[in-house]
Amino acid sequence: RFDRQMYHYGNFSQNFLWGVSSSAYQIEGAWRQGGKGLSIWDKFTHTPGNILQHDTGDIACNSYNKMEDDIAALKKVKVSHYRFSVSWPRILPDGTTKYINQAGINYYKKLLDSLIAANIQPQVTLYHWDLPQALQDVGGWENETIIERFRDYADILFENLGPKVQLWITFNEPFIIAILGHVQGTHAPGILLSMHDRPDTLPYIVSHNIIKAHAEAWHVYNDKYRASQNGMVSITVNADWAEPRNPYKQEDYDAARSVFYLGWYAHPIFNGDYSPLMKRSVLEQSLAGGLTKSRLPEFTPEEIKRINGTYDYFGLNHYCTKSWTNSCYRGVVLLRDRTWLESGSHWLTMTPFGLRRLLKFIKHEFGNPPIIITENGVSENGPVDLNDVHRKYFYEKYINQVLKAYLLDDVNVIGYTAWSLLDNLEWAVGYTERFGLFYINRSDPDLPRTPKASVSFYSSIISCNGFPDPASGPQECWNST
Ligand code: GBH
Repeated sequence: RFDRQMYHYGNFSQNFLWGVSSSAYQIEGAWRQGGKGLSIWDKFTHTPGNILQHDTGDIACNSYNKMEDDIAALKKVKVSHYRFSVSWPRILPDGTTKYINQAGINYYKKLLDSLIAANIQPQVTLYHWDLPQALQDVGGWENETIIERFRDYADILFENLGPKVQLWITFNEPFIIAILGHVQGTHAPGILLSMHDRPDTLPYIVSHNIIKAHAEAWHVYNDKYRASQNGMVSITVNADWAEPRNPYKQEDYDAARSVFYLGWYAHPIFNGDYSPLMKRSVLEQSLAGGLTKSRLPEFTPEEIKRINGTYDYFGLNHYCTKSWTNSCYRGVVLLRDRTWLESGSHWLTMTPFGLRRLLKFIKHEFGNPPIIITENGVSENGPVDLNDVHRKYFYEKYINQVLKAYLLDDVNVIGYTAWSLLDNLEWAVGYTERFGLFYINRSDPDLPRTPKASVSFYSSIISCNGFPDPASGPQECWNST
């Protein structure tokens, strides 16, 4: 067998899932339309000082009222799958089943029907950060009654939408919820831990409840719906790849391996319980901070059993690599290598090599699960340039690393989802950073979706199910048979 390490071409598995992704608060708008309740993001964006340029999701891309335009855009990309999220307060305005908003259910049913009519399969996220404000008012993710609330919400979605959905994601990026929402305060609900008289166990409690809520939703599906609906349910975690600054230095190597935020959620779900590494390092930090016990809560043996195995695939959001070192002056820190290309977001450098390493790591760490990349993409900011060469470069190189992981490392990657369909509300930085395959001119009240050059580029990778054959010219696909 010849060495394909160097080469660019090859094909993904048959039935490989090709998608693009979005989320409700970032695109829907219609924040007070159709009986929707308020979410923590409505409140957060309306609080001065939280979002760059005072942007909000009040209108966003107006996807709630522009469904046909979104479907047309998806058709242009020729994806097999569209990932979107359901707005919890659109279904349950106060978060509970006391009142079910039929208009909300109808909206998502119509979206599902339109997608299926266009031969695009849905991939539905239950929670992409827009908690009903009414639930935040009683403690949000800190209050463990939220586990039942989430289970009931999931039950309603499975019952009403499940016949049209084969792929579900319970939570998007629990790490971001815990840290940006409940420690740094840069995301809703905006808790800046150091400024609150809240216990510094908060992110651990929030995460503990999210993990349990995920498991309960998976069990509802497994017990009540799997037999008739036959879909897959899992969670999506975000992970950078942690590269040792100097791989020949044991301290740097250890520093990179000490990064546990992927395992924080994946270890209990895929392997059972928090990892020994995580238990040890949170305990050490807690004792060093003058506490007598670890900040990390414990699962009971029954809970460990109930959570372990609550997945049907591994959902991964990945953007970039960070380089880690352990200096005796500053301890474990992360750095950015100055040679890595930058993007429209300060935290995102173009580091395709890390994705292959991360996929290989997941394969070995979590028992070789089927992996769906549920987000991967790049931004620009500043002046509009529809010839987005940086995005074509990004997708080409990152997807090629996925191909290498599949062909050369035997990683079981079954899907790839680009972030994002449209330029949308990029959370705390508003509309300044644009991740879309489609540009939206926000000063045009129609909010037209204009394809960037990367649309046809990504689309050609999709139709080849891999890369064009360089020997035959750009139009011809590589064909391994
Ligand atoms: C994903 O988050 C989200 O799922 C998606 O909604 C989002 O639009 C997309 O990626 C792009 O960001 O300025 O240093 O505080 C990825 C996690 C959360 C990473 C916000 C960057 C800001 C870092 N992102 N974070 S910082």
